[in-house]
Amino acid sequence: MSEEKKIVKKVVEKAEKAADPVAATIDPASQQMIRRAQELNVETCFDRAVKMKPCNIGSTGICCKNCSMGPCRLTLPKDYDEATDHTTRKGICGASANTVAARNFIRMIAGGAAAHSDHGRGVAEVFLSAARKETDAYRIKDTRKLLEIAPALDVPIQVEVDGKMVDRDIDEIAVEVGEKAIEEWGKPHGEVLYAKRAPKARYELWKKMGVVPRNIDREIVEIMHRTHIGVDQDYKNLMKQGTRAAIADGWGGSMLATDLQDVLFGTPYPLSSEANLGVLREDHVNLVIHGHEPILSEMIVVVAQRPEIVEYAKSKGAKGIQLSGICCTANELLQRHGVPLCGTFLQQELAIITGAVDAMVVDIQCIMQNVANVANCFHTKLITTHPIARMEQENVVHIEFDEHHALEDAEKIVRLAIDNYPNRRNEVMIPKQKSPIVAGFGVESIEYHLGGTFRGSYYTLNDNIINGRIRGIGGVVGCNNARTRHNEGHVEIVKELIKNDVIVLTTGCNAIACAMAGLLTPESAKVYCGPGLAEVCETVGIPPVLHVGSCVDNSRILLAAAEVVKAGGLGNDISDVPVAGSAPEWMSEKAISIGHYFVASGVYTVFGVTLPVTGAPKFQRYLFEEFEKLYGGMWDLEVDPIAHAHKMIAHIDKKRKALGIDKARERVLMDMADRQRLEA
Ligand code: BF8
Repeated sequence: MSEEKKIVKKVVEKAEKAADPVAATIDPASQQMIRRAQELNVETCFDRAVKMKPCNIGSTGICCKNCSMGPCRLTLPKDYDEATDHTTRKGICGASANTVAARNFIRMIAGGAAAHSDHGRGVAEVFLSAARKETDAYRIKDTRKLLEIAPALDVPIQVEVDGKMVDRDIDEIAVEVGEKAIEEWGKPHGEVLYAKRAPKARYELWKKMGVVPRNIDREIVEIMHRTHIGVDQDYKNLMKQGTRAAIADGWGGSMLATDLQDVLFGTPYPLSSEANLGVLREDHVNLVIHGHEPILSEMIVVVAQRPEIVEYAKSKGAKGIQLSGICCTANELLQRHGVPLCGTFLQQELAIITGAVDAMVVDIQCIMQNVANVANCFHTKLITTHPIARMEQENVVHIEFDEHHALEDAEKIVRLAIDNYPNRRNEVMIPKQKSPIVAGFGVESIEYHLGGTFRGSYYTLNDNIINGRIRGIGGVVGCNNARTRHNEGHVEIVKELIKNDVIVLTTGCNAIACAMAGLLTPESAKVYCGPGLAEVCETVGIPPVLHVGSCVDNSRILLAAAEVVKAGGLGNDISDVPVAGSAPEWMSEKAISIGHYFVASGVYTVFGVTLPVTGAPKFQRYLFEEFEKLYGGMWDLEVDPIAHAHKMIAHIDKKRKALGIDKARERVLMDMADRQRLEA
């Protein structure tokens, strides 16, 4: 065969490569839809992941493209020697592999922190307009939470009148909270106020290290400056800024987003629902909500329930309207309204392939551009709604959403979905899989379920950690990644943790994966948990995996950890608590920002799949080892799910030992025979 023919053959083979559904995902519903897509000749991200391999240099963090002399690829030599690393590998400007990897890493933090925080800013703007009563669609719903967060933003909730403290007008407080919150993004003096919600010891450590954020935007901008060619060329100093920006995300932009959403739309409390593609209904108008901000989708929930809208759907031949969600908008609506989860990040194309989605409405973040191409193969209307997130494909409808005419926009969208119901052209094929779930947990509901009878605190949770029934806490979060088998890491790691008595707090796509695997029900405790955790869950009636929301709601995990410290008995700082973090299938910059604010808050945090630091071993060692000495928390990477879980458990045990509570657990978990032997 001639050389040319060989090349052509290779190209053809490559083009014909398609994903093996079973290798691509553990979820039978997704396997069925990948097969269906291949039958219909519709390409999905699973096929593209097979066709396109990742660049080995970029994925290990050592490609610098911050100026036009490059990209400089600082490949790791086979005979790598850490001692001479900076002299043997250099970019054209002389940047070392450590500098390049650190720059790339903190630019990822900047991207993630910007995404979360800009989401938070959007919420703060709507919040202020609701507080000022400039919109009819939004109202302050949860005044209890408003009064709780006001002092943290330096807004007094009482004033002195004639020598007596009296309550301030609630509307006045709301306006001031909105104004103060918005200032957090760009105030010229002071520091991010919520940093003081961390345990005192943590805040003082941040002060000492010089990483308390000044304002949210400034820390992100400074990363872009420092990583410009010829500015900061010390990986430790670069990471100091990365740390400050990550704290500005977790304890700033994300936490404000969560709090203000709770005040506007209600703090979540446990409720039941369902998860997976099987929530779509053939005889209903299916409207799928996808993205991250609940601002618009909250209005869609209101409109879709109006009797005249339901009647309109019936007039088109449907039995009703089925709302469901993908990604974190889904988590937001689930938490507050019980709207079912249609799927994770990697299932967005698959939902459309059912042929049953009459409209998919998207806002911001984690929306694959290919959903427009998939929608084009079906009758599905794809609607973008945000001025900063549009798509170039012509079949995409843009209905720009504005809080001043929110209900009108929402109605337009719901009617568009209804009008499209009669246009279904492909045979509808909805997988039957869906799992029952209990979701809607948060700092407040954990306190309610696991608090003391007489003391409204985390007393009972702490007590059960101290006595060893609960070994520790795992915060398992983050994305799906088409480079690894969909949901396998998520589910295996969480199962291994609860089997070993580690209670799990989950958010984002991990929460959806756990939901699909049936881990979000109180009944799952009996099936999957170790004896200690099972006993606690069965007594209190909670699932062993607590869904605490979307990715911005990782701030709830930080605050829950702070509450554990406050309740006493488990040290003075988050780094003392038997807790570990994990993102088994991460892929987004937001995940890196989350990972780093977990680490900066004192949490040992393990990522799966890959981490863009492995090409710079010295920098990697700084994050994986030296960071623990500085912040009490550090990064790790473990691809194997069981080993991943056991690294977390080993860290939890290390913390138990340091607290002197390691023996208690052994006593609690002794079975009857052991006890009798002891008594004899
Ligand atoms: O913010 S977990 S894939 S959906 S980035 Fe995206 Fe990752 Fe899912 Fe929510 Ni978070």
